[in-house]
Amino acid sequence: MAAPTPAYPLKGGPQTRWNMEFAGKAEELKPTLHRWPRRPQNVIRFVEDETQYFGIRPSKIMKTMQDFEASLWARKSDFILDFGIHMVGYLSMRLDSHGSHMDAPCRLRLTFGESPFDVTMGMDNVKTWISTSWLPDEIVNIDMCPEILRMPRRHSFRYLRVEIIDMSPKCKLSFSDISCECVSAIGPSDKVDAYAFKNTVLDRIDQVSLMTLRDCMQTVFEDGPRRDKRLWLGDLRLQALANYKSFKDFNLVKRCIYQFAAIVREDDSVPACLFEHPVFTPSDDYIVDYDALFAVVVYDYVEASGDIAIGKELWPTVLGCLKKALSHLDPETGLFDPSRGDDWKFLDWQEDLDRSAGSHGLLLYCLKATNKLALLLGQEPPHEHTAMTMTEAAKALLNDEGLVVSGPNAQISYASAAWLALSGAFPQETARTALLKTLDHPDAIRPLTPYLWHYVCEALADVGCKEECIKVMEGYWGKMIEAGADTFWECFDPENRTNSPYGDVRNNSFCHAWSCTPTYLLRGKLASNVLQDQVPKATTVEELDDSWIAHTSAELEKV
Ligand code: RAM
Repeated sequence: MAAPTPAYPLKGGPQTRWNMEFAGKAEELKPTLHRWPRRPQNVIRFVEDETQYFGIRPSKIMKTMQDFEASLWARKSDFILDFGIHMVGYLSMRLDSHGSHMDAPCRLRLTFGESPFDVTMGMDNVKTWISTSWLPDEIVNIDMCPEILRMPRRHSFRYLRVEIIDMSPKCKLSFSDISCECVSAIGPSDKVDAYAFKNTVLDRIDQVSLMTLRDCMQTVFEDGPRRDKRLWLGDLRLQALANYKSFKDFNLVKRCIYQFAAIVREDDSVPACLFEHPVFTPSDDYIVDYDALFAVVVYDYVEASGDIAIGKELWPTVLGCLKKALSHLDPETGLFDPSRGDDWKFLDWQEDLDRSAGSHGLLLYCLKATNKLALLLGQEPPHEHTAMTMTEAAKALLNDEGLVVSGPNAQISYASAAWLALSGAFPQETARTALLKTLDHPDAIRPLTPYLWHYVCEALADVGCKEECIKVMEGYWGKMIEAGADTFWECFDPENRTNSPYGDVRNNSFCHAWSCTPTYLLRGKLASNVLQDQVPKATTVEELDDSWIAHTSAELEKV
């Protein structure tokens, strides 16, 4: 495979050291996407209801879709269609004009809604530090009807709002054959194990996790099919875990691993994310923790697939991806010091978070995964010594009350307690006390996104607090479902429905990969606590979707 042209040079910093052999292997593993149609189920409007998370609830305004197809719509009118399930795909519809000859074009605004806000707030005056061009609306001009409108861009949505901004006052429009051609690497006839969990909330959490994961599984594991539509390393790690317990698409994970391994930079670090279009290209975004997590992604994959060969092939890349994080260790204290480099340390979008203790835990966790990988590959574990000194150093992170503290202000946070627990730096009892005390602490900094909530849950399960973990899942992911989620969100603040890492909730993604891990925990570490019966029923993805559509339609009938 030849080096891609144009190869975009990275802005400043170390340049990409292309490995075209890995890029070629990734290309060979590119999946052919499945395609299937979905039709709208109902015509709705949203009415005020302060008992709901969004402050509004959907209400049916027509009995049947036949009634809708027979309806005529004049200039300045609008309607909202509900497809009953979140989809990723291409919209098409037929438009007919009625009345006099269509003596002026028709201008439509289509808004593709993942959340009720998308189709009710409008897309004006959005104040966000990322681009407003992500906003999910399109203006379409139609000169003459009948017309078959096919939207060339892929959208991610459950609701479609159509506004007739203007057209000839002498005629009206009707809409028919509205359909979305859905796409995913997972098709309707693919099989997935279905389990009966001990309550309906958990059943739904599992199902919504699967639907989230499916919609993010495209030609790579996208972080969100609406935004940013690309492969991020931290997201990949969690998607891969959920996938091993559900769809078991090992090739898609392998493809993504090779993609990152193909674009390692001159200093052996791995970029935070990559693009597939117009040609395969690394991003210049770099995150220290994502870089180190590459080692864990490879370890998890080798463990789950038994593919020792890829572990051996990528061993140099695994060793390299830890260098940058390791360079943050203070030789005096043995602790991770974020100020030893100005690269982005993430852990979560929570702004107020002090990242030193959490990063210490994360790095130790990654080193231990590398050591375990070495054993699987029949090699000497390379980081035994550093893991020991980091474990010793971590004692300084515990205060007199047994809480993990971070940074100059001894900040207490879920991130610090969770990552230290996951790292195994403390005896289980100590880690458990620290974690539970943090969860009870009124001033502890909480996670903003399901990404960090995942690690909090996993830490709880690891320190033997499985029931507490289930409670957190029911209280967080369960609340998203109560709020109407068909797929889990990038950001969820139960106390503030407009919270956003980007300044405006309309730029949030409501189908976001890193939130799909409950299925991994429920089917894995928590299985013995939550499964009614250990024996799964093989079901098709189509059956799952149908049951979800039946559920959302029934919900609509209730109100
Ligand atoms: C955002 C996306 C993505 C995440 C990065 C750090 O752009 O939400 O999922 O990995 O941030």
